[in-house]
Amino acid sequence: MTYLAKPKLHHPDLPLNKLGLTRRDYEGTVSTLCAGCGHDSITAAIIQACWELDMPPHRVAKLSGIGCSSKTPTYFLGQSHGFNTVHGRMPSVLTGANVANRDLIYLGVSGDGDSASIGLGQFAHVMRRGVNMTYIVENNGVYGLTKGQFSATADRGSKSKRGALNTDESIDLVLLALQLGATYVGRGFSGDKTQLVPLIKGALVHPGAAFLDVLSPCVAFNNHEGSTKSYDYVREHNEAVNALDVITMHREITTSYAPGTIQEVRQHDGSVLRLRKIEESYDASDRLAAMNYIQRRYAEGEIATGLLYVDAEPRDLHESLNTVAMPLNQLGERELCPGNAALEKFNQGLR
Ligand SMILES: Cc1ncc(C[n+]2csc(CCOP(=O)(O)OP(=O)(O)O)c2C)c(N)n1
Ligand code: SF4
Ligand SMILES: [Mg+2]
Repeated sequence: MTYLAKPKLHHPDLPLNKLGLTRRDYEGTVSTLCAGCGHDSITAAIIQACWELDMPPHRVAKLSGIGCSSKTPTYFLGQSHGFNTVHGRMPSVLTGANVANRDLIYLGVSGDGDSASIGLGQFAHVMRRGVNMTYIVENNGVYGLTKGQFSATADRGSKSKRGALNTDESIDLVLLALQLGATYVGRGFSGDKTQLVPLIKGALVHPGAAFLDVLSPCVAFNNHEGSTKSYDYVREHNEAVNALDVITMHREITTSYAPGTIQEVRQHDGSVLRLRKIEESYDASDRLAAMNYIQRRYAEGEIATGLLYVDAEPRDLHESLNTVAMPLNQLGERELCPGNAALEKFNQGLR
């Protein structure tokens, strides 16, 4: 881990967002990842998305597990809350933090090893509980940090750098997230920032469990011929179903489109997700159709990307648990000790 601070000086004409912050105010320390690693491009996309959303950095809690991908929260949002958990355990720590304080914006960053191997159980439960968060897997098909072993997302038949064949079936976290009830599910590519930034913005404003699988090539161990997670392979097989514009209360997009080519999703916080259809027949509000479509494309050797599913009326864990709106650390004596009459009423309810 590096603690190298970036030089504070920046060009005086850098554009400011509504909070008066430049894009640089959303950066972290200097990255120590390999030059060309896809993860660094995802870091840049997160910085851009948070800056464009005018997100106050102190309102964000970033959490991760272990891996090159899980190191990246050090490289963005240096002014935010951060927690680096044990390998594969980010989802339960994020759930606990969210239950205790629903006022923060939760951003979980993980790897395919962290989420699809050791952390698969944790991944499943955080999705089925509908925790309000953005969960990003930086998917390179290998354990980058421990020198390139196949992960559980490596495709069957793909080859390691040394020529070994992967004989195991792969896990598609997008399909799993859909099956488990995530309410915003997308897939992006670290090499396509134009698609990725709006996908991250949409996830951050979505009031439920948002999952993004971002294909993110590992240049050190999985960028060769025979890999299905290399820059060349993903570029050649990437089939975007739509392009997304995120319209928040602060920033209106005024472009107009031909009727029938747009699918609009209004969320209850007032934000609007505007989907420009690239694949005419694709309906991002149909969970079952999305699962079917993704699997069919996969069988044809294609990787479906874009906003693959969104539920305009998501259920969040707090709604299911009927929790108090106030963060637990702000509850005073009056709320915590409501008196004998309230205790008696509560006890009666248990008899
Ligand atoms: C409990 C535990 N088991 C194993 C490890 C060793 N380990 C560290 S990172 C890692 C895999 C990381 O892969 P991934 O999540 O895909 O991240 P990447 O480095 O590819 O971004 C493993 C197995 C560990 N740190 N802790
Ligand atoms: S080993 Fe792979 S995943 Fe890790 S920093 Fe290098 S290129 Fe990125
Ligand atoms: Mg990995």
